[in-house]
Amino acid sequence: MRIGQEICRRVDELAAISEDPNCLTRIFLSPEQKRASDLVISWMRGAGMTASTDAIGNVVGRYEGVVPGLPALTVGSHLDTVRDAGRYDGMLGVVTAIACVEALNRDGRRLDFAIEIIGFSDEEGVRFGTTMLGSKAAAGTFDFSVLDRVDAQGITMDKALREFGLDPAEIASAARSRDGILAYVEFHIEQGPVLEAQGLPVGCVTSISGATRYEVEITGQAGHAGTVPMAVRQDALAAAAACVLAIESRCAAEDGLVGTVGRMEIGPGAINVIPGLVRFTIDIRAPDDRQRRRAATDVTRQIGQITAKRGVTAMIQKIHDMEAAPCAPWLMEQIDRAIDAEGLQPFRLPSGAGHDGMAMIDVADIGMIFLRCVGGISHNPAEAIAVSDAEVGAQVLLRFIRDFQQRASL
Ligand code: HGY
Ligand code: MN
Ligand code: MN
Repeated sequence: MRIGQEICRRVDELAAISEDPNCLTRIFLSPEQKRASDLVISWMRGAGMTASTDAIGNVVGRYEGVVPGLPALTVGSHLDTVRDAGRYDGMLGVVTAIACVEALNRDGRRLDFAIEIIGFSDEEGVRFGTTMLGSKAAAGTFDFSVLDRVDAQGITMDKALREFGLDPAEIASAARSRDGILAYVEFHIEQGPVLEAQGLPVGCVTSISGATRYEVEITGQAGHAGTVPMAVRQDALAAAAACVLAIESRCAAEDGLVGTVGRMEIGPGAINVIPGLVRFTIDIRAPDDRQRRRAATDVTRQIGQITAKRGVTAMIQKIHDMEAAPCAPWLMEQIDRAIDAEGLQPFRLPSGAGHDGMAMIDVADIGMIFLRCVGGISHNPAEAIAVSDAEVGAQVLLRFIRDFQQRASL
C-alpha cells in the first residue's frame, strides 16, 4: 500500500496549492501553477528524471532508456484545475506516472524506450475559455489566435504568458515530433459512475467524446422592475432561461449526448432591474461526432427562434470544437493485458469527459486507463478515490509501462 499512500499524499500536497484557501482552484499561468510546477519538477528529479517547463508552461520530465535519446512512451495528464475542483482530476495521472518511474529507477531498470511524463499547463480552459492549450502546443496544433483572448480581468493570454516568464513566440518549440513519441497514454479518474457500478477499480478507455462549446450573449432591454408591463418586456434573462431549458431537452433526447450551461453572467444584476444583457456558455458532447454536430445545429437554431420571438438578440460564438478521439486498439490490448496480469478483470468504457489525448492524438496514438472514483463525482471538492485503488492503479500503469511493446515490434 506504500505506493498508493505516497501517491495520495502527493496529491494532497498539490491540492494545498490553490488561489483560494477555502477550495482548490489552480488556473493557467497563475502563481499557483508556478508553485505546483516546481513541486512536480522536484518529484520528477527525485525519481531520476530530467525535468523542466516548456514554452507553454507544461512540466516535462524524461527518464532515459537503455541509451539516451530513444523515442519515448509519453504518459501525461494536466496540473490545472476547474474552480472549486476535486484534487484527483489531472494531478492523479501525473503523480502516478512519477511513482512508476520512481519504482523503475529504484530498481535500476532501464527500458528499450525512454519515458516522458508531461504535466499539462492548461487542460480545463478555465482562464481563457479554450481548453487543452498545453497538449495542443505539445502536439504542434496550438492556435495562435487564442493569444488575443482575455481573461476575466481583461488580461490577454499573450500578456499572461509574458508575465509568467514565457515567450509566446517560443510556443512552437513545445511541439513534440511524431517520431519522438511511441504512444501517448493517460491515467485518469473516470469522473463517472461506471467502474464503481461494475465493482472494478480500473478500466480501459475506448474513445474520448468530442465537444463543442459556445459563448452566447443575449441582449434585451434593461428596465424598471416595477413599471414595465410583462407583455412589453425584452427580458434577456427570461430568454436565456428558455434557451437553457431548450438545450436541456434537446440533449436529453438522445443516449450518449449531453449538454450543459455551466456559466452565466447577468447584467446589470440588480434586484429591481429587468436584465438587459446575459452571457452564458454551452458545452455539448457525444461519443459520435455526427450526433454532436446535429445537436449543436439544433440548439443554435432554437436559440435564434426563442430570442426572435422574445424581441431580444442573440450572438453565438463557437469557442471550442474537438472531434471524438478513438483510443488505439494496439494500446487498448496492452492496457487490458496489464489489467489482467494484475489479476483484475479488463473492462472497456468510453470517456464522456474531455482529456489531453484529444489533442495528443494529432502527434501519437493514444490510450487511457481509468481509475474508479467514489460516486463518480468529479469537478467537485467531494472527488475521492480509495488509497487501495491508487495502489492498484499504479501497479497496472507500472505493469503497462514495463511490458510496453512498441508498435513497430508488434
Ligand atoms: O471538461 C472536461 O471534460 C475536462 O474535465 N476538461
Ligand atoms: Mn476536468
Ligand atoms: Mn481531467
